[in-house]
Amino acid sequence: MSTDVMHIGPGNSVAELKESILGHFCFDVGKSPEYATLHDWYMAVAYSVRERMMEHWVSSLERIRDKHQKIVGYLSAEFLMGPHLGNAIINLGIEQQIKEAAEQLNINLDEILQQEEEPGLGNGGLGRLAACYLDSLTTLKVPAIGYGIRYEFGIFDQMIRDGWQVEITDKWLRNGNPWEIVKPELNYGVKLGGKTQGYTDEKGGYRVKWIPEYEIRGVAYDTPVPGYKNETINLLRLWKSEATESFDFQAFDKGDYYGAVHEKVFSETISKVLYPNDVSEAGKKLRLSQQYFFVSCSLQDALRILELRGLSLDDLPDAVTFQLNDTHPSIAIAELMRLLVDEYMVDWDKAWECTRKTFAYTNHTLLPEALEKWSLPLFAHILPRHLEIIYEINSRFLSDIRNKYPGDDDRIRRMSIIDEQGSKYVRMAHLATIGSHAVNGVSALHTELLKQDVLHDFYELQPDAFFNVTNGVTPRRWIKLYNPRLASLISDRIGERWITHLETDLINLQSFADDLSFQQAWRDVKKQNKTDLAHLLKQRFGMNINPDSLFDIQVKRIHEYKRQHLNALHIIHLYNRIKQKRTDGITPRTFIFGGKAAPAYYLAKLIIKLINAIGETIDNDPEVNQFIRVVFFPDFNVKNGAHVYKAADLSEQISTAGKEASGTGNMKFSMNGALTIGTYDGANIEIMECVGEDNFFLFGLDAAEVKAIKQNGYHPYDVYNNNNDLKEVIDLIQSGAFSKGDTNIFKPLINSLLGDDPYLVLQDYQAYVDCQQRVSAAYNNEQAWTKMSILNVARMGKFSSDRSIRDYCENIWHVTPG
Ligand code: H2P
Repeated sequence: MSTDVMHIGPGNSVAELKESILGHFCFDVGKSPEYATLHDWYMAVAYSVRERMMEHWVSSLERIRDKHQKIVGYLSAEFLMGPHLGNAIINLGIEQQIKEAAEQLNINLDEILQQEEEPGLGNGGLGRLAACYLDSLTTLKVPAIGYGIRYEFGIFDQMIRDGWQVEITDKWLRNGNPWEIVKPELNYGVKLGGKTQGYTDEKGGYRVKWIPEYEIRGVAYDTPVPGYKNETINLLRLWKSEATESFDFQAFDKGDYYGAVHEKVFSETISKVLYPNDVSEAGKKLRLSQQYFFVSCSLQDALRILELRGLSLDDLPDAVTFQLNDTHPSIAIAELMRLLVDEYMVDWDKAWECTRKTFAYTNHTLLPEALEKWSLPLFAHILPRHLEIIYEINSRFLSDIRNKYPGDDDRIRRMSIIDEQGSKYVRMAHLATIGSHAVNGVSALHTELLKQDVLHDFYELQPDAFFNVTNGVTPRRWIKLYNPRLASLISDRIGERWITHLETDLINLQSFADDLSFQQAWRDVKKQNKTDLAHLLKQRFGMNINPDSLFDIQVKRIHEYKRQHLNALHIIHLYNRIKQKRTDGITPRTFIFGGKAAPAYYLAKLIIKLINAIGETIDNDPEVNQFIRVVFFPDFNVKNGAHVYKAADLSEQISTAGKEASGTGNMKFSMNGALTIGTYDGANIEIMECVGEDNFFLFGLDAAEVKAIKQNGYHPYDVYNNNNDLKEVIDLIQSGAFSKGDTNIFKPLINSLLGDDPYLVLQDYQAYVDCQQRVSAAYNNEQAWTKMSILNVARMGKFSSDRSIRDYCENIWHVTPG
């Protein structure tokens, strides 16, 4: 079958591509090229490229049917894939031909690429990690399915008005999505609400049945994920919610037009919108329903595939491994138990063994407020049967603990899945940990802290179940696609193998670190990338920045622990020095920020306002803006990231130590030749170990010091009072200097810093400012800086997501890459 399919595959010559694009224009876009818009061309090119994946798709699906092959099911509420077209062209290895075909058709490929709406189905690092992992899984030929939700509206588009963030609905599907293929026949019923009822089965055993309040359906939408030049395609399978009965004819007949579609509207709400991170109260019920919805569809799908492969339930743990990307999908543990015990009538013990062997859990955060928990009444209302199952899991688990640690009631309380202090909650991280055979953190430090702190009792119980898998990012998208100049400079010297063998090959660049002509070429690339970014910011937003200045960039979700406001304080420090004519040692810099704040997170939004306010004040002050500029790049996403990482001289990774689980932006910057100013946190530590302490600007407290200071009583007001420079900076904000005299606007932020300063911004201030001074001095030595930049790139091989996926395969999934 698969060999027959190979024959119908379209060719990749320029002529064939051209013909194919024109064909799609006629047959899919349905227009004559004369009347084409750029978006029409984008659609035609996208269909042509997708077509080139289809033959491999079909043969890759055959591999998923192979009995002996273990499949990875990557369960994630977020997939931040980024635009597909450019990536698909690179991975299929047809960039040259497509470029030529476009030229012959008189269209500009770059403009076409810009037409793609980004599928923003994620908030930040977590969703983007899932996307990098799909790329690596496919490049390593591991059969995998990414399971998630096809949100109709992804992460909001961010606009900046009067310095404030304004959220705009992300209508990413409005112009159609040429990458997905809907599979109406792949649909599953998902029950919600209602009650449970006990009954006796034929063998006299006690069983439980769930009588739901309502049922919706999940329909599969598949997107091909191409590997790098390896003729392998994996699947991203996203579920859209639909009504089982979309139209009530009787209601319509009676003139009740709203009632006639009520069920449809209600059911479709489930996959309507991605919830931005850190919104703790809003939409909880919907969020839990979303999680259950996609997990239930995915597990039913996996059981269907199992059957298709001629395997039995006993084979499940050898046939598929489910990775829980954070706790969002962890209800899957109770759902698999329900399916096995209630629907397939498997014994509890056997079902539990199978479940534990099948799941593994990745933790992505230690922040208490981000560790998911659901109130019992809410849980019982939506998932009554799952709550019973969780009680049963918990009671069996706690009885084991009681046997192991007799009399240790405190431990029981700490480890229980149910949090019983005050109102009762289901702790999803405990469910995920207890129901998985492996638990991993995402950097060495993070895993250590998980073991010592958040999951300490579980680690003590089963130390062998804990692993570290340091995050990684794909060099295909983040170097080859988005930094083509650097990619070809690297390939000129060390060949092209680094694209798939980053760990072994990139290091070969080291030998050119002192080569002056190579250094010059390296600087030229950076300069061109910076100039491109400057043009883009000018063109889109009228911003004026100087490509000869040091580009100092912080792009990531806006959050107090990531400390964008620490960066802002340093800028004000420079502002003060310039105003006081103490400009000695100030290197011209452009500070670039980007990132979204959760809509309900007021302080984060105020930080955006502060950054913009400082930027505006400086823009209007020639005395200052000859030295420094501050810009906020609105709507930071993967697409905009394409212009940013490659243009950075300095990467800001300045989280409070112990708070950033890993970070992945830190990797993207360093791989693209930026030096890092960073704390001893997350993957920064491993990056520094690899690139060398001399090539990294480290400052501030480490995680142990942060803990100690907090335990001994931290008094930020004293820090402020005892540091004149810091005092001047804070007082200047307070005076209204950046807010046209308004002394109220930034008060909440200042009160938070002077009050309890939960993320130790003031404590780390002086160390940060001093370290920035070292950065400025280092930047002035062009040659030494270039050498450091080359060494950063050369030594970043470890941070390829290929390495991360190999780690998962070896230690957690027990899968051999193809
Ligand atoms: C989170 C963590 C990061 C981590 C990423 C992927 C949740 O992403 O905070 O430290 O690198 O997951 O593991 P983010 O903050 O970008 O939303």
